[in-house]
Amino acid sequence: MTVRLFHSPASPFVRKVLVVAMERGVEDRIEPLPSAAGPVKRDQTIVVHNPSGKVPSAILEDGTPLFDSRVICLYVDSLPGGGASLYPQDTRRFTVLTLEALADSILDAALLCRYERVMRPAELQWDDWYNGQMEKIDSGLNDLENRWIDAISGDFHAGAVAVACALGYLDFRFADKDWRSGNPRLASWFEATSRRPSMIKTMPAG
Ligand SMILES: N[C@@H](CCC(=O)N[C@@H](CS)C(=O)NCC(=O)O)C(=O)O
Repeated sequence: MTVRLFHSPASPFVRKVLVVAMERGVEDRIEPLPSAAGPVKRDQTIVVHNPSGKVPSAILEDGTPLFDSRVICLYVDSLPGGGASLYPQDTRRFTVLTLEALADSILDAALLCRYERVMRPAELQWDDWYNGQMEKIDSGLNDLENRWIDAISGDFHAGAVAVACALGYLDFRFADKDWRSGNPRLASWFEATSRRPSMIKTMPAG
């Protein structure tokens, strides 16, 4: 069964799906579809399947739409593959899902900052709003450093994948942001994690 995936090489949410697929050994089941998602002008080819027009959105062989990234990651993980599942079935399952939600919340705030600076006309930009989103990112990073570091330091589960993709996006789009000096354990975890083939093959571009 092939999963058609509306794709963007710069999207950290798409990257989550691709990393899960590679770690699970099912990347050959993903067929990337070009897309032009944007918050102001939605890509109508995506909207047909997902009214938000966001990527990632997926279509199964029978036409069933799947979104968002958390649902698609779970689906991809459920395909029969060579690697172990990235979602534990024991009590750690909800830790992994919460970690994924935390990483996604960092990404949501980062995307909003990016759109604010790149898409919104300069005269309409609102610094307090931007700074409020940046504070969400900083609090999330701080929580990862101080509360969750042990939970991401073992298996490369779906929560750890999401954290790695969030940190990769900060480096990609906010290269001047020094998140490492206040979060040394997270920085060293990310340095090691970035050497995984799945992370190297999915480095963002664009
Ligand atoms: N909650 C969604 C977020 C996806 C998302 O924000 N994707 C961005 C690209 S990285 C997008 O499509 N933006 C266009 C828009 O906001 O309409 C998920 O986890 O898939």
